[in-house]
Amino acid sequence: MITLYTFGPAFGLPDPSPFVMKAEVLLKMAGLVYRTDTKGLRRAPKGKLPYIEDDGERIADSTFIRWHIEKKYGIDFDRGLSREERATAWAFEKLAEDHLYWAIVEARWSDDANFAKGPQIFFRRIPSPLRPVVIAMIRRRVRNALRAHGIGRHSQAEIGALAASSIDAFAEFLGAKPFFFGREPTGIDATAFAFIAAALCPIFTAATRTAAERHDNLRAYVGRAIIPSAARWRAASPWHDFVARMKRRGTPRNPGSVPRISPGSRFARPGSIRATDSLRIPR
Ligand SMILES: N[C@@H](CCC(=O)N[C@@H](CS)C(=O)NCC(=O)O)C(=O)O
Repeated sequence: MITLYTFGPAFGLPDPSPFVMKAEVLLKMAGLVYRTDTKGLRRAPKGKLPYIEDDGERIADSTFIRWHIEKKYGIDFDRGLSREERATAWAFEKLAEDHLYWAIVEARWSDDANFAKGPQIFFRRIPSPLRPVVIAMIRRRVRNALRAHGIGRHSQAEIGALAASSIDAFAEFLGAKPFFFGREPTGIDATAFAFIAAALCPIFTAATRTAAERHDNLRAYVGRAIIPSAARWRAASPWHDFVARMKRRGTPRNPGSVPRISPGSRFARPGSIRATDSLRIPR
């Protein structure tokens, strides 16, 4: 059984980390049975989430998790895509992870009001006399990371303009297609879903959110989700709640038709080990 180490649902999202959401969507797309554990950060091999444990093997980083799933379970999330499409998918993925992500972090952690509505909950278990000191230390660390990346050196208006351009690129490429490369989801949809969902998170006031909300197709895309709508997915889960909420916000132009994938089959490489068909939603 695979264990996915997560932060657990927060901010109205299945997980506050888009990287964790991406990894979880990939597991769901592959039709693999897995459980989640929210107590793994201290033991994380690279100090970050997500990572997985699979038969005693630990794999850290959402991209390495994807490659592990593909190799071990005979899955090709980009099945059917040309080399040019795969290259485009990779570029969009890294646009989300190495650029858009930092604009999302900046909005959540630097703005006091956003911080109070969001990341502050991570510190709720710290004894109250210590809490302000720990919060100040970790926020300083995040600010330093933002400066080291480079985005933290820009003004709010500049960050907003950069983030909006990235979001516009996603919206333009998606256009009227149900998924990034057409009628069926591929690997990039796990990433795009996760980062657009994070940008649309309704509890924060952020340029990323404003930019994403301007695009009806992105709002509908997140509401449509990568998630098959078979009855077994309907179990009470943060994913189901989240998708139901996003669907309600769908636009009249995209009235929530839900393309389906059959768990475990679509991405299996011909002749490879089949990913399991039985899918359990961890609660
Ligand atoms: N490249 C990594 C990035 C993972 C990452 O940045 N995770 C963040 C949450 S979004 C984290 O665990 N931060 C905790 C920390 O830095 O202490 C991936 O693709 O998984």
